[in-house]
Amino acid sequence: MTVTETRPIEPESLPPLPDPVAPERAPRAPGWVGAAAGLGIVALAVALVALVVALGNTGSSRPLSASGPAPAAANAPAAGPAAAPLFTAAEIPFTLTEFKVSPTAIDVSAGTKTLQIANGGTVQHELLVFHPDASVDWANLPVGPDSRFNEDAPGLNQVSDGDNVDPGQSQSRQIDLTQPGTYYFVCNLPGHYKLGMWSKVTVH
Ligand SMILES: [Cu+2]
Repeated sequence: MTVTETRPIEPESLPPLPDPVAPERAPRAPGWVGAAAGLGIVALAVALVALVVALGNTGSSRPLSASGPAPAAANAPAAGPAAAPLFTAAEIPFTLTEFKVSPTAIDVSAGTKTLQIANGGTVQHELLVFHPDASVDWANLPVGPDSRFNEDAPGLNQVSDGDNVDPGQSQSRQIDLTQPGTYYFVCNLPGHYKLGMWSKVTVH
């Protein structure tokens, strides 16, 4: 009687609860063995990770400590609020290509400078210098039918002009940058300004 009573109960309880529970607990029992081995593996893995991290730290800490603090310390006193280092040389190199003036932005110390202009492109370029009034929206100068902006427009204040430079050729000329402020070095050959061929030069 008790056997027949327990038998129908077991199959009833098995499908709903024991079945899902059993497979879950089954791996847990051997899981102890696996856990023990797993702990060993984990310990080994942790040790390996610790080694790798230690090696990685020593490896990465060297360039970080070497390069990190050095430029930060150099930048802070040299450039001050500016992010880029101040260019203090008397000669400023510029490279003209289609359609870019490189560097596209540079911070330079005030003074009389010598522009070293190289045309690295495949067509003629020029490099004009303007010291526009603060009210001038330099990036949106109106251009005429010839796709050039008016170099004599009020407030543009042209500082320096120069002949066109042939591809592969260079040009050197002096420029007065003794007055601090924002200057723009630009190529105003047809269409070149609109294509972004200018550089922002900040004089400190
Ligand atoms: Cu140009």
